[in-house]
Amino acid sequence: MTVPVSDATPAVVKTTCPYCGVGCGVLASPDGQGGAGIAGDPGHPANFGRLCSKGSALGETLGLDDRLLHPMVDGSRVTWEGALGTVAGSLRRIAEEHGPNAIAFYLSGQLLTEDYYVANKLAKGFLGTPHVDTNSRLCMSSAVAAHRRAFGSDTVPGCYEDLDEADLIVLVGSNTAWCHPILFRRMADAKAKRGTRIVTIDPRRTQTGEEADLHLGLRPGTDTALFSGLLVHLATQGAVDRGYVADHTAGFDAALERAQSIAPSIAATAAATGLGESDVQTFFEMFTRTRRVVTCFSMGVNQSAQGTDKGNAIINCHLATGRIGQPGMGPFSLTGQPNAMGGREAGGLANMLAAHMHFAPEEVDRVRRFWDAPNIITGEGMKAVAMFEAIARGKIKALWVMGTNPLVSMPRADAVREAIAGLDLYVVSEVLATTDTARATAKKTVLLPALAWGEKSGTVTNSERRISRQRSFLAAPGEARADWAIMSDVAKRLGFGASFAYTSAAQIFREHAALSAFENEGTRDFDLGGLAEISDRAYDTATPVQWPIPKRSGDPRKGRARLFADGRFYTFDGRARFVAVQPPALASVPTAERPLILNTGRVRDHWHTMTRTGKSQRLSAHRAAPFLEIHPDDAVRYRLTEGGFARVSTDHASAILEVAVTDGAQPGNVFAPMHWSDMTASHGRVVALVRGAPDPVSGQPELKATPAAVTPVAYRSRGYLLTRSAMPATAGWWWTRAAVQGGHGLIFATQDGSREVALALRGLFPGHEIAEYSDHARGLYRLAAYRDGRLMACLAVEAGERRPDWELAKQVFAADEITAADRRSLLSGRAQTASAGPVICACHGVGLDVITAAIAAGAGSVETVGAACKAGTNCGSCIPEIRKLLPAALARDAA
Ligand SMILES: Nc1nc2c(c(=O)[nH]1)N[C@H]1C(S)=C(S)[C@@H](COP(=O)(O)OP(=O)(O)OC[C@H]3O[C@@H](n4cnc5c(=O)[nH]c(N)nc54)[C@H](O)[C@@H]3O)O[C@H]1N2
Ligand SMILES: Nc1nc2c(c(=O)[nH]1)N[C@H]1C(S)=C(S)[C@@H](COP(=O)(O)OP(=O)(O)OC[C@H]3O[C@@H](n4cnc5c(=O)[nH]c(N)nc54)[C@H](O)[C@@H]3O)O[C@H]1N2
Ligand code: SF4
Ligand SMILES: [Mo]
Repeated sequence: MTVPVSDATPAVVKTTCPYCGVGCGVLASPDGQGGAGIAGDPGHPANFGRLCSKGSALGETLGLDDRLLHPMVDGSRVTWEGALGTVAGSLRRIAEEHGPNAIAFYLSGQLLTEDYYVANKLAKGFLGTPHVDTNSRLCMSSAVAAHRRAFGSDTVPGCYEDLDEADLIVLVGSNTAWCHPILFRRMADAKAKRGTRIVTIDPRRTQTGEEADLHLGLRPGTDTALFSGLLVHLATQGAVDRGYVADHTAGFDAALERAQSIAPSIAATAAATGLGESDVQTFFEMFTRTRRVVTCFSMGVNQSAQGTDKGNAIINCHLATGRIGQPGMGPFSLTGQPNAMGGREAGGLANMLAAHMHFAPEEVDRVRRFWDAPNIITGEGMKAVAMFEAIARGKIKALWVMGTNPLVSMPRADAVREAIAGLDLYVVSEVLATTDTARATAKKTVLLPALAWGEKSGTVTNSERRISRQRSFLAAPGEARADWAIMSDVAKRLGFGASFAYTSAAQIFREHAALSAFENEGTRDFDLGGLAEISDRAYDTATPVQWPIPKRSGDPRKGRARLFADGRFYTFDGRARFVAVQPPALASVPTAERPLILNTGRVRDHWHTMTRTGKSQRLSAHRAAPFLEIHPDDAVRYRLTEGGFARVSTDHASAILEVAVTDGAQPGNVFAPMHWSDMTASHGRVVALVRGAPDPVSGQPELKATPAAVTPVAYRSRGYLLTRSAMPATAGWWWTRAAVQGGHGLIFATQDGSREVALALRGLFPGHEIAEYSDHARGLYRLAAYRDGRLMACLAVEAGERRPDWELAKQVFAADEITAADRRSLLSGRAQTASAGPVICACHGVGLDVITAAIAAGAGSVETVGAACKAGTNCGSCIPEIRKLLPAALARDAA
């Protein structure tokens, strides 16, 4: 029986954004047809009603295209009964033949806490395998390790209000304006209100750097030298809080001595980091003289072969000045995924057991008794990189992947694909049927359809330890089920039914909360005791709350904003630890064959492997094709041209990317986004190029520095195709897909001439009215296909180094009505009316040309541009890009 959603679901459902770790509250208004209106939740303390471009466009990602709707075994649809039987039977057989250590789970910071809890309990407590790791290994594990070394626990000390109350915000290895946009808006507000200064530390000058008061474009991997230099400077300037250091810390002298050997002076720091002395001095003085400093760090710190040391070098400076646990100050690890924190709380990392407990004998015993777990493991399992290596060596025979797409996110992803092929059992719990990971196969391959955002229900924890509810507002499509329910059913088939008799997410949450409080008595930071008996009703209506929430805290709706205000930490003696860090060293250095350093990361409007943002035409407009950023001098040296193609090669793979020349790049460094996969591009799967040498402490792989070479690639023809339904790409061409309003876009390049392209593609539209323009002598061909007066497809092919501009064609394609002038312009490639240019503002679809026209007509500020053309007036994610176009910025750049 299916219940109509509208009967069961209230008009507006409060939930949480499924993208980044800011954890914004969302109001979803289901339309009863499988879609929903989306707005920011004014009552949510992370965003107070704001959403960034990705959050605002969530409504465009809810469609069922490409969804995995039924369980599949080896490519054939099966019943749930059949699929669960296959998984349980194969797991049992593999455990019997090879021991439980031959089974591994690879989880995700995008699972709900309840899913994580059940996976962790099943694997570590009942199946008895320690090999449970998560994509958070690629994301947060260096921050976790740095926290544990410094504080004795994986604790984020501060909260978002600290950003509102800081006088200096230092952003290390973080493109906050694009990756944590709503926090960046809060920082910008603080700047406007109290003059908060912002410093960015990143080899690239990103949009975040453009907005900063000071940008330090250090050499990649040299952060430990910079912060060692800062520690020395604090000491020589008498800025160390001697009382705090004496009363609440240990290890200062050794850390300072090491710092002195790495960066004894401002000049030495400048030499070690490649920065100018005056910039180093300015930063050091700002930090020294400002008490309210928050240092935020993310992937430029964590995804590094020295990520843990980088984190501790930062924390050292905060401990030395006692700037931690008080309003407006502290080290602040910005988490990436919506539930990176929840996964850490549940114990989803291979080097944790559960509920922030590790493997001390009394901890193992405590969890064993709580779970009544016969097969509890007693030590750490393999971390992601080692886990996939063990799969390649045949040591691990069964892998269950849940909520992550490792073929598009693990370093050396081609080797990961090969490893998977050798598995006896490969289980993928997924939302989409078409991801690279879901299309990989092993000796036995099982695909399990999971509920997606909007359908699933549970909790997530954001960067400031705030637990919020994700609530369902759509009916479950097809046979999709909650991940926790799927795993509980497998557990039952393995004979563990009594311990996995879960019937609701609330029930699992209560157990998770009770474990966190079990024999805790204030000895562990993570304590949800106050929520251990939360009723189903209270769970349903729960408002966001920050842990810890111990039972004795009184009102469980009130959490704690900050920890360590009393200077007591979770080490055995209550003192925080300074860490003597290693001098900077890149895990892999450039060579004559691979003279460049390949850095990878994110763009503003895409999320990871594009399984959701790739469905949104608004989000696909900002960056439509996979690209490589390179400095102008390097472009000349390697004969690359803006808009042309570069082949980027490393020891592991190669990709062909569009060239974007920018002086935001450092000479010797190139940057490519991680987002494109085999699903969305022919030659854009950048993660396969990445070496991924792991940090020795955290096991987090280096994803920001792989030696690489670039060479130009030329194609004879370039073009685009817009169609109402998705078209297969032609084998042998370079292509990439992008959602466009009203249909699908394919951008391509080929060694074929326009005549061959015309021959290959015009047959795709039988029964259509075809209008064509060709000038094959110049390599030109354009086609528009109509049916019943409606534009069904349009194609343009040109010879040359740049792809033809498709903004005009997209406008015509999106319009309901087509005019005679539009028909003419599709064939001439020339607008009868002005084209909008490449999209800057995703929310209102405002293009570059419209914004520059508004500025030419007198708009001189972000506000007046907004008033003139609406750009930047919704989510504000594009404000940095608009600001760069203003006369003041242009004058500054020219100077
Ligand atoms: N739009 C968007 N937002 C996202 C995501 C997304 O996919 N798209 N993903 C989310 C997730 S899971 C995460 S983890 C976060 C990531 O958020 P960020 O960490 O902000 O993003 P990245 O682009 O991965 O990397 C940040 C910066 O680190 C710099 N960097 C590289 N090497 C070094 C170095 O040696 N030192 C320093 N100081 N910097 C260096 C890079 O140049 C890059 O600009 O974003 C979250 N938010
Ligand atoms: N080179 C390079 N590689 C990187 C990075 C980098 O900066 N550079 N960043 C790393 C980081 S920080 C991260 S976080 C990772 C992210 O990498 P991934 O986690 O691999 O990327 P996603 O696209 O978020 O994958 C999530 C998958 O889960 C599915 N899914 C969504 N919701 C659910 C659900 O409820 N249940 C289930 N079962 N499935 C679901 C989606 O369809 C999607 O396929 O990439 C890492 N890899
Ligand atoms: S900042 Fe954007 S992506 Fe991140 S949680 Fe908020 S709305 Fe979602
Ligand atoms: Mo991440």
